[in-house]
Amino acid sequence: MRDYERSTDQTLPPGQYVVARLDGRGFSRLTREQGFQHPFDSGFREAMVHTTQHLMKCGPQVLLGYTQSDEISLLFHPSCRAFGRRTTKLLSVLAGEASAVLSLSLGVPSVFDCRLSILPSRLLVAEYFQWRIADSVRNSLHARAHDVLRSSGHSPREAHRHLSGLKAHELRALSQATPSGTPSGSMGHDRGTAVWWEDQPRQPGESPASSPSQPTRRILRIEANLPSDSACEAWLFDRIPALPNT
Ligand SMILES: Nc1nc2c(ncn2[C@@H]2O[C@H](COP(=O)(O)OP(=O)(O)OP(=O)(O)O)[C@@H](O)[C@H]2O)c(=O)[nH]1
Ligand SMILES: [Mg+2]
Repeated sequence: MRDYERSTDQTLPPGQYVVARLDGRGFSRLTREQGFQHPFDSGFREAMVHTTQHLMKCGPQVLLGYTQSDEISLLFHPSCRAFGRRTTKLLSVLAGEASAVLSLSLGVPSVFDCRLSILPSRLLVAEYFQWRIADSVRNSLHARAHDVLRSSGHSPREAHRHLSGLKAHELRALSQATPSGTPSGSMGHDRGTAVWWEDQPRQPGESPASSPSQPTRRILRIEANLPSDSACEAWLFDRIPALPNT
């Protein structure tokens, strides 16, 4: 029987970059039914950041987390050995932990799927996160422009048809205007939120009795205003370690 079970289990190659991406199942409906503000709801965003922080503390060694819309990406340490690097365990435990924590935060069943990518180079890891940030920017522009058209009297179908013919700069101009002509207030959320571990020096006398020589402590940092373009790539590179043998 064990052989039948193991036949669908794979082991991730050691010493490689692995990224997990969790995505909310049916969250278009969930966010609508819960009456969350569209396109950005600060309570929903807080619950997603809280879930990301939980995933970074729940076992596998995660270096960098990133959340936008209803998704969460996690970069594992290349030498993370959690669950013997078995894909079935990683996928099911991460999806289960995220679903449990977000359900408790929102008070309704909230389910995530999970997928894994093996990325062969540090550059590809940076490109992966830039890809998700670009997706966030594109979705935000689109959602905000859609809201502007809806609140100026267009039907959902008309708004959709109008937006599909617009170029990027036209979309941006439209998304920055409210019907009354004042700038929209939710621009700061466009690039999503990153969470990462940082070593901070301990204050004198702060070292725990169990490890008095430990000069630093690890804290979770949160950044909701990620830099753009080449500054973003540099920001990401600072948080992605080189592979042990490169
Ligand atoms: N109101 C609101 N909706 C949000 C917010 N963040 C994400 N969403 C919604 O979450 C959905 C995410 O898109 P998808 O993952 O493609 O849609 P889904 O319904 O979850 O579909 P599956 O992932 O395929 O199950 C979109 O409909 C977004 O509008 C938010 O802050 N407020
Ligand atoms: Mg989804």
